[in-house]
Amino acid sequence: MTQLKCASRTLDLSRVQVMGILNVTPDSFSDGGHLYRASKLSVEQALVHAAAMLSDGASMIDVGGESTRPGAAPVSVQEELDRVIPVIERLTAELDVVVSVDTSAPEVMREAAAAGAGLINDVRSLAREGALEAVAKTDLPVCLMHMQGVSPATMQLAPSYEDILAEVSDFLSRQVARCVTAGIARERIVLDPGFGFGKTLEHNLTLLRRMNELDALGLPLLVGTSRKSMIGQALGREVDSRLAGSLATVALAVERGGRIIRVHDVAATVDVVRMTEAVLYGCEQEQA
Ligand code: 7PJ
Repeated sequence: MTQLKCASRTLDLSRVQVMGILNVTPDSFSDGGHLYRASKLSVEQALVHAAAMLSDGASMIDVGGESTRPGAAPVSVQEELDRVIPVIERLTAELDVVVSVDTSAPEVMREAAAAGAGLINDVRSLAREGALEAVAKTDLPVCLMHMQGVSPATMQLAPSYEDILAEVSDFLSRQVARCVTAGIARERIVLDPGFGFGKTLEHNLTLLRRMNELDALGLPLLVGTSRKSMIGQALGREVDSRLAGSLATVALAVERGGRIIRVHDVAATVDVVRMTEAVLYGCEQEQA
């Protein structure tokens, strides 16, 4: 399975695709909120940032309006809608890119799909009431992510695993079964080990080292390590000095089967992805 049908666009997952992160929150995870310091979101600014990521080589833009930073304040559904829907409408109308929506709220999933989104990305794996049904009613693919603990607010309290790979794999395969039962075909599902979600540094490092074990699930893997605290902790770096560390994880993730790489720094990531692919597979595809 190498094609992912995302509304009006199709992604070729025989090559690794880069997903640019577009946070439309005033307190976003890792960009320090520079882009959206004003509480009122600027759709124009979002469009400019997304267009830059596209010209840097991203084929997907992940729009998120709810901060999943540990301990972040919850956002009302209305506020999330107000933040993300105008941006999704603008991006799908003006840019040749797959727009994904990073949300756990069924209302946001429905409205994002109507606004032209091409993928639903839910860090809570459709756990919220109504989310499974909302996705089933669209034709869109969905990314199911592993998180230990019920929510980002509490996930980092005491992460613990006997065998993290086995547990992440079991969790994801149960989520796939649940989706298939609800009418979401396997061809629509992307999986994500959930770096930083209910995991210590050692857990995150092990998860990346052994990520190829998730190949057995037989579905494309999305990987998000960009600027995360696992890099901060391993290197002793603040969030604005984590690019090189993030890129090291990208090369390893591509080598271990990652098909979609979710990042803030698109240009540098695209080079690392293409170089890693060239080493792994040769460069015929570059000359095509
Ligand atoms: C992830 C995400 C991730 C997926 C965030 C951040 C935190 N969605 N949304 N995977 N992380 N699928 O970007 O640092 O790892 S928000």
